[in-house]
Amino acid sequence: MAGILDCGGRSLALGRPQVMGILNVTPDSFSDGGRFVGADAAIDHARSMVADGAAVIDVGGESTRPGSRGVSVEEELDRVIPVLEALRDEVSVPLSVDTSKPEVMEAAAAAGAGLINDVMALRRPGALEAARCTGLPVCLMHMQGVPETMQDDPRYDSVVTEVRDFLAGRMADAEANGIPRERIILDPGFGFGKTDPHNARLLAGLAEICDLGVPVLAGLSRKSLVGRVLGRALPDRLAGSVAAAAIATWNGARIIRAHDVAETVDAVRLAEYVQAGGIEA
Ligand code: 7PM
Repeated sequence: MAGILDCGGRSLALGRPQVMGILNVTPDSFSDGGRFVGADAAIDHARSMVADGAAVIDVGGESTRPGSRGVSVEEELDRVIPVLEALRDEVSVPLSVDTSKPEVMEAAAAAGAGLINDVMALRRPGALEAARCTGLPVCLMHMQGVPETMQDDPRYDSVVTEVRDFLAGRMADAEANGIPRERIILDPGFGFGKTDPHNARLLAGLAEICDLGVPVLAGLSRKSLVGRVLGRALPDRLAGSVAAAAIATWNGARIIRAHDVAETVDAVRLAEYVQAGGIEA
């Protein structure tokens, strides 16, 4: 199932679990009193994540925070494209773009992105076609509802089955639109229209998502699940996030999306070693 994923000419080795470092380029992330400083701080941060063992860097310019309203195409392009263009010459790992907008997918691919990470799973009009035209791999994520209201009252009869069926359907739609299965990654979308018990059942049942036969990505880093279960504010979620990464890896995730790359790489490597029965990778 998982060999080398070709990310626009750069390789992502999915024969073993890997860590995707999160690079937020929203104005509040690399800011100086509210003003976006530009690509420099973002590049330094990306470089240090690669040094820490990140196998791919996910560049995101739109906050998909619960309750968020989204940004315009122009604004997202302004945030993401200069960073991708700079990063492509600064780091050697594949770059991922966290976007749902077809215009951003195409511009990002031209600017050096090697992977499209879409929390809307290519459901926006034109997104399937844009993603296909880039020829890049795509990560299709499950979300119930829309970011503005998704946490109001999420409901499922059986969360694992419903998320798995949704992802199987999105994968079939992608394949029918010319995106081969070899280019697809699936993600249950922790925190996106889910209560803590929903997230817990998904994490425990992750193997059922992995059974769909393509690499699975899991993003739990610093999420509210960790905060609420452990009673930790945002700055104090490192240990919980690392524990969640270990569980996700143990249950079959191949890509762990994380802010704290060095610590997460340790957790992933340990889970991998135990999984392999004590045989070094
Ligand atoms: C505020 C709240 C800002 C939440 C950002 C977030 C995922 C993702 C995000 C994920 C994939 C975060 C989220 N989460 N893409 N993008 N999977 N594929 O916590 O879980 O980073 S944004």
